[in-house]
Amino acid sequence: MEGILKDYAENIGILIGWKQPVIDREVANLLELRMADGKYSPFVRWTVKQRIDPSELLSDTKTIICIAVPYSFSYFPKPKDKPRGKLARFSWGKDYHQVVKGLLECLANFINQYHPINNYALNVDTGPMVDKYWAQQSGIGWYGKNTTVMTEKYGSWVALGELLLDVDLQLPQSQPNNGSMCEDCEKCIRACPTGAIESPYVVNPYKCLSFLTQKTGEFSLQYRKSLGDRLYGCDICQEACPHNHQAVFSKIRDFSIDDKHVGLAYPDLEELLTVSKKQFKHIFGNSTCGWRGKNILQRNALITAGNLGYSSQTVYQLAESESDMLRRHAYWSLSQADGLKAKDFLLRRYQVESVQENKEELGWYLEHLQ
Ligand code: B12
Ligand code: SF4
Ligand code: SF4
Repeated sequence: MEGILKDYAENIGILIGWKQPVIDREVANLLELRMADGKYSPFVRWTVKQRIDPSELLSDTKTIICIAVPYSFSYFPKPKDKPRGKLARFSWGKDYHQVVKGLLECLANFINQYHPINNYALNVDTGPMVDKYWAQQSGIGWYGKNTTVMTEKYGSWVALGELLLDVDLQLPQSQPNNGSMCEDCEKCIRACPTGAIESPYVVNPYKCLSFLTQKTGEFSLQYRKSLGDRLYGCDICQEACPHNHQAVFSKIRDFSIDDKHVGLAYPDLEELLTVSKKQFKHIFGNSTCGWRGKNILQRNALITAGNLGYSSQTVYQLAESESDMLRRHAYWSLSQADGLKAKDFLLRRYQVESVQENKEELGWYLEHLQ
């Protein structure tokens, strides 16, 4: 079965590994430590028990098959034709959750031809399992100091998922990749613009641009400038990593993107700021960044526009929007992009702004306009 699984993975262009189910107290301790230190992502709602015990997802789990799915299909630089933002590579092409789940389903069907399966379960990202732990334990990759799992072939440009089976496939013992290839390198730590990698192997989500672009509500004022031209996710600590510089591209066509669809990697800011809910769903509904919805992407686009020094009638209109959140970020955007040119308009807004926090923030910008 080992050779069959490896050939199957090789043919479809993914990495595969496996591991007998275990409950690892060290991982539980680590999760608890992150929670106690206030460095645990509020996106994850599962209990520690649900996260570390595979039988919580599939009782009687006998085998866990792990896959790493490369998503970096090709790379091309941002065109300079118009003001554009940037999506992180995991949101280019089709939503990786759908792709990885589809591949795990196919894998289950494939295994079923050799070993009848009674029950199985899948885990990708939003499920309870600690994906990186299983990938590392199954020998797929090792931990980088930026906390991503690095693979020899595809670098860290891989999405992870697990297939839990209630049959024992009698696979040989997995060889966990305990070593780290980082040695004395700290390039990712130095490259992170917000200091979110507080020490090797520790990312503070509340400082991480990836988290900040995905959370709802206000985008912390402190980190708006660090966002640069990013709209969703952040790749800086992966781009800085030497192991990613020779990474092989994915051959999974779902992640393909070409010059004709450049807006799906580098969205046109004006278009994103004016898009309707329906159009947004049409353009981004199938992509990883689509789930957060139009307003959050527009909030990020306002910050990006401010950082790029881009303003337009649309940004002024958004400063009068019904959404408290969009108004607030549009004020910031205009104060950055137009400075004193926006003063009269912002003063008028100050007179009518009804939300106290927005008003206070706007008052502060007005005092510091340049
Ligand atoms: C919450 C979360 C986030 C949070 C917190 C990130 C984090 N570092 O934990 C935020 C929103 C910031 C985030 C960002 C990103 N994420 Co995320 N995220 C998750 C999620 C849902 C849970 C992660 C988790 O449990 N963290 C808890 C703690 C325990 O993890 P940790 O502190 O990193 O510790 C691990 C290792 O660092 C290591 N470790 C800890 N201490 C030490 C010490 C030593 C000495 C060593 C050797 C190792 C080591 O062991 C731990 C166990 O895995 C997983 C999906 C899942 N279900 O697991 C995806 C996941 C980790 N994310 C993923 C991705 C792609 C990203 C981004 C690259 C997206 C982007 N481009 O914007 C960024 C990367 C940012 C970064 N540098 O981590 C992928 C990672 C793929 C990979 N190759 O590793 C995952 C696995 C999703 C998936 N199924 O593919 N993410
Ligand atoms: S994803 Fe960006 S902000 Fe987050 S740790 Fe990496 S470089 Fe820092
Ligand atoms: S940049 Fe250097 S320290 Fe960071 S993950 Fe890559 S090899 Fe490790």
